[in-house]
Amino acid sequence: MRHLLVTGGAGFIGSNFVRHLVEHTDVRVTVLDKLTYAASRESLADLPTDRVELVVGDIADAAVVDPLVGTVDAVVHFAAESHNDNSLADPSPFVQTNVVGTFTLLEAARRHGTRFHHVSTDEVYGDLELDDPGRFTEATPYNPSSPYSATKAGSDLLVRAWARSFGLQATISNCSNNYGPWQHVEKFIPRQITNLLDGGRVKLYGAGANVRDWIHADDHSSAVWTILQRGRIGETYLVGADGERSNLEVVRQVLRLLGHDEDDFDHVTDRAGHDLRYAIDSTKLRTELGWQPTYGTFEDGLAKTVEWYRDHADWWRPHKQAVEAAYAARGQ
Ligand code: NAD
Ligand code: TDX
Repeated sequence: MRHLLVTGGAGFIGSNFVRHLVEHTDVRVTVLDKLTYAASRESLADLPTDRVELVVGDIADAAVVDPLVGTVDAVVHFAAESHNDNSLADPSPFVQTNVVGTFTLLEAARRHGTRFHHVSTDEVYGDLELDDPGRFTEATPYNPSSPYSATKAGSDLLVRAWARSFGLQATISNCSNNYGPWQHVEKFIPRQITNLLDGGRVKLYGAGANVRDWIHADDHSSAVWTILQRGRIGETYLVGADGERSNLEVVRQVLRLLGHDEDDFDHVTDRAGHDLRYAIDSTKLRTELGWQPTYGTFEDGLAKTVEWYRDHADWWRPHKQAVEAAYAARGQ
């Protein structure tokens, strides 16, 4: 593979993946990104222009998508509306981008016979009970809870159908919660870090018993590249790094890292339909393809992430006020 089309490559994880390609491969990258509120050109700014080109456009626009898909060896599809809370406020862009956008890309890949990797989430499986010892596997039935996860589930099923009905050379990965640099301040971990850096308070939904399975974005990127190279066509791989933590544990750690009392936070209105627990069994990816996470512990990664946000206030501060105003209007 010499030339990849990376959709959503100006977002949090997509830009991490593009950086991973620049640092670890000789692949040339065309990024297709609409530059929504969630994107940032800065995340790609220091990458070599002879390796990475940005095309600003919509994945749901066939006139833009078709010629681009025709010129590359593979499509790696990250672009999405990605925030659950936004999907509760207005599901419409989620259906348009996540479902219609994915359909548009699949049709182009079908026409050109292009290899396709679809990046998805563990949220398509719904949630686990807090006391359930089990974890999600590739065989877990789909049971999404939110408009976001329902549209991601719909996109996964379209990919599966195009693989089976049209022989599309496709793979899918479903990953757990990512953290790391360049994550938008609307998301849980950056929101709490930047609240404290701005002199505000940490905001925990409900009691904070909900569990997420954290993985650093660097490990997600290496997993996607592994699947692209060695994954079996038609297969789904779950990506996770055994990083289960309750939200309460995470906020206490963020508070400690920033020198605050670990009980100095606010309980705010819970998310409607809030999934209880996500947990990934990534045995298939590890045993079949030999992938493993290498980033290190969540605790070390969180400390480095706090430092990154401390050093990049110029990047996140312009977005902070509007995000917090929207949360405040919902009592969160
Ligand atoms: P993000 O919101 O940070 O970035 C999404 C990117 O897609 C942005 O750059 C945005 O401009 C672009 N985009 C949105 N709509 C577009 C459109 N119509 N056309 C072109 N570009 C468009 O999201 P993220 O957190 O980096 O997530 C990337 C992918 O990974 C998503 O598919 C998401 O479902 C999946 N995922 C995310 C996580 C997580 O924890 N963040 C976990 C598992 C899977
Ligand atoms: O202020 C907050 N307080 C809080 O307690 C926010 C923003 C969130 N939360 C809770 C809700 C979740 O239980 O923290 C947890 C994580 O919240 P998000 O960062 O919104 O992530 P989540 O809803 O778990 O979804 C994320 O992981 C899976 C990504 O946003 C998705 O794109 C991905 O598919």
